[in-house]
Amino acid sequence: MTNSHPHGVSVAESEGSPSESQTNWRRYFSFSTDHKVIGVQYLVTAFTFFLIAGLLAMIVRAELITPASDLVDRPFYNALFTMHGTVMIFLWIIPSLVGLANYVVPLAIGAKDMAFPKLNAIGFWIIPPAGIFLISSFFLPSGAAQAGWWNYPPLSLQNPSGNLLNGELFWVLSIILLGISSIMAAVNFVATIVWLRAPGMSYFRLPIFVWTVLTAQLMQLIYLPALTGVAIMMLADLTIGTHFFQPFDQGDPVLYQHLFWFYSHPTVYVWALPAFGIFSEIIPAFSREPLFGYRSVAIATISFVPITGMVWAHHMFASGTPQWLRIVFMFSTELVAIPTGIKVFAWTATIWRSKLHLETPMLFAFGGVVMFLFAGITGVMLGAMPFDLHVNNTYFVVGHFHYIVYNTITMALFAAIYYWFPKVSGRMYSEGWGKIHFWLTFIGANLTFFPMFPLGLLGMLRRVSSYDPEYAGWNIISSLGGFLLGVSILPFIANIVSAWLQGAKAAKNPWLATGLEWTTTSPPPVENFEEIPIVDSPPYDYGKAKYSDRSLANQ
Ligand code: HEM
Ligand SMILES: [Cu+2]
Repeated sequence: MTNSHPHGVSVAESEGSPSESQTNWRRYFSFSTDHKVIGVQYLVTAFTFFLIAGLLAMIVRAELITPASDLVDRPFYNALFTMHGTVMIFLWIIPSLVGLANYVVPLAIGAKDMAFPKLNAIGFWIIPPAGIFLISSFFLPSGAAQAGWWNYPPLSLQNPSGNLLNGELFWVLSIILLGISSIMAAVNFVATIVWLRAPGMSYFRLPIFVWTVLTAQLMQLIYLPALTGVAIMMLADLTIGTHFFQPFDQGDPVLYQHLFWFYSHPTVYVWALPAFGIFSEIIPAFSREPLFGYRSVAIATISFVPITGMVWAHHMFASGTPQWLRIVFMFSTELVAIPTGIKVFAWTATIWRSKLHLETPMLFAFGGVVMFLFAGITGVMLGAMPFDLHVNNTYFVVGHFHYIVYNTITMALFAAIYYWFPKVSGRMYSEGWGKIHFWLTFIGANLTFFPMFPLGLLGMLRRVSSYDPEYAGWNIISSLGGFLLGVSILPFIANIVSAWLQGAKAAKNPWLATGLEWTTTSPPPVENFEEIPIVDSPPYDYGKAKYSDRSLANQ
């Protein structure tokens, strides 16, 4: 039975030593310095926070299914969307991508581990307590933070309860802690990719996923101090009576916006680039073609490091920014379309006239790219300042960024989890359930987030719990879609858990993919490779017999 799976191998072929087959669960709860264990720790932790933040979104959507504010009281509604956004960003998107990169990058460059294994473990172990601390703020007498994930002053500096222990304080402290963890990860990734590449693995032989991680983590090093710095200033305003951002005491709330967005625009590329990297691995593997224009894609990727630092004030078109500056930022923003366009073109050209294999990872990658087109086009629209002034603070913006964060990045994460799952666990998941998961997600995501575009154009404001009855129709569709999206996660969990416990054994290279991680056993040994590999060919070398003959999957 187990060997009937198209990508599996018979049990007899792959059964290792008894100690190997008894997965040691306890190491996942220990202070392990193995990047593979840490990668899984990150992914499982982040996914748990994803479920919590998703639950908060379900309550938000339940409130919005009717025009009246009739389910939760307004302060609690504010806390719900603030914590939903904050947890999704800082405890789902960022740590899940760090976890994936932790697992994949050392294998993909032929290294034994990350450059600083202890630092890696410390960076991870900051996250669970920081996340629990943040979420525990719901139980404070004055409740969790309510000022949105931007936490703009002067709103965030108001403290009606008068308690020193309030939601804003918890918010700021956890952002500082999570920032420290992110910096530890960034130093480690850059050092690993620069120093630990296997012999022959030159920069232009790196898989695009590794390029995107390098770029994203360089951005963290350069831009993240602005956020941690602004959070420390905010902490001082909240606790020791400074007035950096207090407008009534000569503070400057707009300074907060500049510092916040100087990091928080680049951060969207810290999330999006690894997602593009995932597409760039999976699309060639499942169309069995080399990635079109590899070098241009690599250069387009690294070009985001400077470009992304020149566009932050497009979030401040409506913040009293001088006219000439708004025009400068409008043009710099639209520049982003060039490297992004190169990538979309490369994926399209790779798929063009190739024979597609539509297994679950490819479905998610394909669906993610299609929905990214909506995200990208609405992004270019928002970059046009006159248009942005029109839809600023409406659901159009919410629709745009959810097409990025859910329909592109979360889809890419699912694609990646299915793609690398056989490597991580040594088991195959069920394709049937994977496809059900895909279709529920694809349909649910579009039903949830597409209605937000017309709603925004009609003028429905974001961050409100009640609205004019003329908006009711689209909101009902969006809420029902949201509940479907909630349900869509169940087949995923069931599939992954049951595959890990009792799935068919996976071959070394079940997808016949290029990439060093597929040359070692599934799961890999403690030090990743029996012998450090020597690289003598370009990445994405599809078209050679060894990547097309199924019987070679285990060699
Ligand atoms: C489970 C699917 C999801 C649903 C149904 C959903 C729904 C919503 C809704 C209704 C809002 C309130 C919009 C407003 O009032 O401005 C919101 C805000 C937000 N969501 Fe989601 N969302 C989902 C997933 C995600 C994901 C994966 C992310 C990843 C980063 C995310 C990030 C955000 C952010 C940053 C905000 C803004 C919060 C704020 O206004 O400060 N969401 N979401
Ligand atoms: Cu931006």
